[in-house]
Amino acid sequence: MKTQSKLSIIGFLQDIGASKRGVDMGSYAIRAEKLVEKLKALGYQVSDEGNVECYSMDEGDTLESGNPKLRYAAAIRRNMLELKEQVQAIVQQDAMPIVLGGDHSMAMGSLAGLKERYQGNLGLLWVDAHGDFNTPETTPSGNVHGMPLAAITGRGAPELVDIGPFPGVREENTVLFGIRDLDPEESMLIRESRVTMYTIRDIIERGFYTCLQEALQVVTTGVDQFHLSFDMDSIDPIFAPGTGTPVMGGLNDREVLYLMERVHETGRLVSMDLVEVNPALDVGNKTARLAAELILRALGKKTL
Ligand code: B3U
Ligand code: MN
Ligand code: MN
Repeated sequence: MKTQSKLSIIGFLQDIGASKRGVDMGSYAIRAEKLVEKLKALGYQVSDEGNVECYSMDEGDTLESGNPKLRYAAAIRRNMLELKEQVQAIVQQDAMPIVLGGDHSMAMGSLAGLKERYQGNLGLLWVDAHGDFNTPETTPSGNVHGMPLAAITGRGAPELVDIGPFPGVREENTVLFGIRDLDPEESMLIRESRVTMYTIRDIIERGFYTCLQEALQVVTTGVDQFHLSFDMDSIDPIFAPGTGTPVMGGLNDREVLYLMERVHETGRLVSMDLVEVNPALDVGNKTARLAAELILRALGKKTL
């Protein structure tokens, strides 16, 4: 499958998965970097589909689930089902969805929307500081943005797992990359799974290039295409300060830009999330600017 010529941009205005204001505005800050115009200049047919209106923290405590280990679950589920429908419609038209977050729980909506089209034939590259593999039993925060990859691989709260359900993604073609902050039981769950993980420690010991080569191999072997779920907190806070749960010791700007160029060169990318840009925490839109540039590189922007 060649990279599509049609792109559809969606803003996902959700903050309740992170329980922190600001991340709901991430898509505006990325669009402000002239993303649509620049994608058109690369030769794509681009349609900005606007935003998925989400239940957000503005609506206050009425949205709380009452379960401190699964905060805002019902509202998040409704937001996801909205996103799922939009993504489904986009892929039916042979376009590539690019969903701008928004907190990372939105990946559940994206992947649910891809399921029908790419059933059982989809890899998943998840770039993050965190594993996002918590369940209500293992979470320290109750925040659902720490749980989406667990739900996507069939683990955890039924109300999240049911959003898919997600057999569209193959666990053996799923990669976590850039990881440096896992909760103890979350770490055990990942290691018991068939997900392949490249931690920052692996990247230091075995080299960024080698780990990336392997990661791209894993997400493309035996499947025709893959989805990229890119969390800006994978990047070191020096380069991406505008994010809600920054973790020191991350990937640098050169590495992630190169990663995106290599993603494009696979020719197998069919869908993308760019999440956890929080303009309220950013410095001069630096994080959003990098996010926009990352998307452009993943879509083939050349600098040489
Ligand atoms: N693992 C922690 C922290 C966290 C996960 N994802 C983000 N933060 N962005 C948790 O709350 O699950
Ligand atoms: Mn994440
Ligand atoms: Mn993260």
